[in-house]
Amino acid sequence: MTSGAPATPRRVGPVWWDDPVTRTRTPLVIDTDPGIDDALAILLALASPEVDLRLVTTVHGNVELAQTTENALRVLHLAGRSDVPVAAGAGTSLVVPQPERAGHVHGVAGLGGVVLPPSPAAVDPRPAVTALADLLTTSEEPVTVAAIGPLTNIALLLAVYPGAAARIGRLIVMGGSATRGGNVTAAAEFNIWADPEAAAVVLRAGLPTVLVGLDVTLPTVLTAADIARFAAAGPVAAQAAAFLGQYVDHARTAYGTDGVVVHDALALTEAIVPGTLGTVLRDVVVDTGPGAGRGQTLVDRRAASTAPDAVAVAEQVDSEAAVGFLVGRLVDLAGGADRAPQTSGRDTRPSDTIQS
Ligand SMILES: [Ca+2]
Repeated sequence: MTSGAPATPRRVGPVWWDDPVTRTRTPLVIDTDPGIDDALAILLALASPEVDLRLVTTVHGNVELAQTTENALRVLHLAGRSDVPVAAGAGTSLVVPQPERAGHVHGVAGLGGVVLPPSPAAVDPRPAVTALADLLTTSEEPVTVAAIGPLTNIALLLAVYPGAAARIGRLIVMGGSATRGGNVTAAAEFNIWADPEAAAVVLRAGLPTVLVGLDVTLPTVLTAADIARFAAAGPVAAQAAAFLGQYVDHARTAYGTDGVVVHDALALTEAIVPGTLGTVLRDVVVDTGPGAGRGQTLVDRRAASTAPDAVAVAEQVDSEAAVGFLVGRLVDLAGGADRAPQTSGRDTRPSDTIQS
């Protein structure tokens, strides 16, 4: 064994544009299982002029597929963006059905007990993988895919449309853990645990992947004071604050903490602003065995990897800046149904300095 390359976090950005209106916006797909922090992540994307949300694909996860799909439609409608197509994907894991949902965290309907008005839009008739493949093969710009639920749809895309999958510009995955253990079992983070076989396929596929795991999400806590900062900013932000109320209650009961970890929104921040997180290329293997380690991401931290299927594992975050970015963008989401997101000139960028 050699000591290998130094494991210094690699940082490429952030990439900023002087004029967010005239430059090209990065096409974005969110593959999601809303879910409270998914809803927040969708709103963050809609509030961000750097990206153009072209498609939402839904997957089983926090709650059943029919509910995640309905929630996605309603969140888009809340933000006045029911023009964004929603295509439903996998209703169950590739091999072993997910042992349980997370209704106790997200509320039975998946949005913290908040009932949003139904959307006038219908679900896209295409299966999620077909809608994804269509977008990837027709987009002139590289597409960023933010996968913030179980990875079943992305694994199916790789199997059914490998050529389209190869066109993914960046794949940002919320999932896994290198050093923090799990959050649903001692070993496993929820999204990976929900479909370990799919995660094993996706994380060894050689796609340009950033893995945003518990190492960077757990320190990034939205406090009740942060939520109060955007709760009064308008009807959309007020609804986001209402979703989070139940999440705060769960965190207080389960962990005794005052605040919530917004895992998916941090992944979206990296999707919106490449280089937000400090990453190191690592070899990552998913435990797909039936034992206590099922769903664990085994991240080889002995050395940075040069393998073609290495994954950029997020290891450093400026949590204060990330929370400031999220809150600032949610404040910008003032307004009501069926209006386009604002492109405020407010400087809500993460700082250029990463702190561990
Ligand atoms: Ca999620």
